[in-house]
Amino acid sequence: MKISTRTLLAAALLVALPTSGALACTITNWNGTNTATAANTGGPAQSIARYSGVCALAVDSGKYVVDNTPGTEGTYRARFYVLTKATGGTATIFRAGASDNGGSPVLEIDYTGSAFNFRQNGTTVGSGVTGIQANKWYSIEVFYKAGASFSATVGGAGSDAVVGTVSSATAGAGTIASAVLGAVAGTTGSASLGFDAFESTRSETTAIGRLCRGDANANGTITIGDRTALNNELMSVSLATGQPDCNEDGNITVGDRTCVNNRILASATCN
Ligand SMILES: [Ca+2]
Ligand SMILES: [Ca+2]
Ligand SMILES: [Ca+2]
Repeated sequence: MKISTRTLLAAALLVALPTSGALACTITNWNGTNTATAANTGGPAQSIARYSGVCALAVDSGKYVVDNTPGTEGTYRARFYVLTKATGGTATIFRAGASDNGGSPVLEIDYTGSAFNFRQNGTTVGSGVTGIQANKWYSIEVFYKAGASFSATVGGAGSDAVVGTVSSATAGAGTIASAVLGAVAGTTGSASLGFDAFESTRSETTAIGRLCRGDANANGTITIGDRTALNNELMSVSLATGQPDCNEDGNITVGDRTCVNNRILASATCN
């Protein structure tokens, strides 16, 4: 997990605890009222897909985690990763609320199965980001300034390109006291959505941005060392601690090694 010094509010949140040789993942860094349980957390050993590090969250309807770290934030930025599925329903996957443990919604993001839709203070922003594929990791970053503006950027699905954006040059007055991540409301159908790498800051000017796709060994560059880290995971020698899911499809396979090779050949760099 990337560590930020940009007026950090919360960085994420799924902690790996080595316990007698085994790996346990916990949600204890989410300090609010949570309905996700141990069964919703884990990593490759639990067949739970992760984007970064070795732990993530897999939730179905009604399961979520809450971060009450925000105080009364008029300026708020958050970025997280969601692993999409063909849900057959619409779920609210993120909510920033006006009071702890959810509160009345100030910011909301819905996943419809093919689009991400955004609201601030109950008002829909733009026409959403469409063309969202199932079974892909997407990075979603939102920025909100009460009484001023809202914007969101979506990227992922194995490309460095921006998938879509929405923005509004006006915004309501609500302030943010908590963040809720998961299947906050609505339904995921029979699917479980994945979540990882949540980070939030008060920065008005500095984007959190995406993690480095394919930096499997978490050293900030794309080299053959990442191919080695991927090989070690593919051969069950050790888990990659960076972002091994280079093609962002929710599985670690030889396709990710190919993806890393292509990024090495393209001299890809990490931001
Ligand atoms: Ca709070
Ligand atoms: Ca690397
Ligand atoms: Ca993959």
